[in-house]
Amino acid sequence: MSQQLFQDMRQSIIDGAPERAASLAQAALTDGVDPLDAINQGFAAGITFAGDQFGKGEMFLPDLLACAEAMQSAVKILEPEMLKRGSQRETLGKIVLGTAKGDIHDIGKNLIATILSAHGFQVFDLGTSVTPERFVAKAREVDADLVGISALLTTTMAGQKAVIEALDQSGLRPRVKAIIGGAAVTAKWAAEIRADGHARNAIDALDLARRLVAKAGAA
Ligand code: B12
Repeated sequence: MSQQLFQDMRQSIIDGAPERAASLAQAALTDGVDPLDAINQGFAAGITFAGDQFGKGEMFLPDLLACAEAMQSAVKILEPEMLKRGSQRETLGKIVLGTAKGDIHDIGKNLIATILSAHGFQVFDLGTSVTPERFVAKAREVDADLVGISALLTTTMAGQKAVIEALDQSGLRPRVKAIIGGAAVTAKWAAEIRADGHARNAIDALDLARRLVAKAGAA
């Protein structure tokens, strides 16, 4: 039953069908499917496939845009349930989040923001194409524990390094931890730019953020 639902979700994204994606998201909630399973096993599988097709030149940008729109309409339906499931009063820490300069991808970053805020983090989302100066200024202003930098393009991954260097220069690091993510981010890249951690999905990002604030609290 769920397998068919996940398959239909994947297909709704590939077809770039926002209304179908939204109604499948609604069906998942009615059936009691975990919204993160719906994303990871259903919708995200569709957007990953679409991205691969695009990369191979077998899909064009307007179609990829339609896929992204379908993905966003599904996430919008699932978001309130994600927030509800995690809802917690205690504040674990503050995180400043954004996509690196020159990069407008925000679906993954928005998911991270939703999951972290559902589980007790105060999230300051700076949006897309954020300069290192803005990351640093916001981290200082809100006295952040963490800064999270998303980058989906190989060209904008250099922006993650620039933010970490700016945090170093500002004197905010090592107290403020820098975490990174995005489809092409690897452990090797994270080590090379001396990030405090990286994560491949929202659940791993939550684990990582929790570990880093707990470690800082214990120090
Ligand atoms: C959707 C999409 C778009 C949409 C974006 C819509 C939006 N509002 O975000 C649109 C159509 C606008 C788009 C535009 C472009 N795109 Co695009 N896009 C994608 C696609 C298919 C999916 C990305 C996505 O949303 N994935 C789903 C989410 C849930 O996953 P995620 O982003 O990876 O996030 C997860 C993890 O990475 C991690 N994570 C992410 N951020 C963070 C941050 C932190 C702190 C942590 C801890 C974890 C973390 O957790 C997230 C949740 O699970 C990817 C292909 C791919 N496989 O990634 C291409 C892709 C990234 N795009 C690509 C390209 C080339 C472009 C364009 C340059 C195309 C063009 N010619 O104009 C433009 C870029 C414009 C710009 N300046 O940014 C290439 C990049 C190639 C490269 N190596 O650099 C890709 C890989 C496609 C491809 N195979 O060629 N794109």
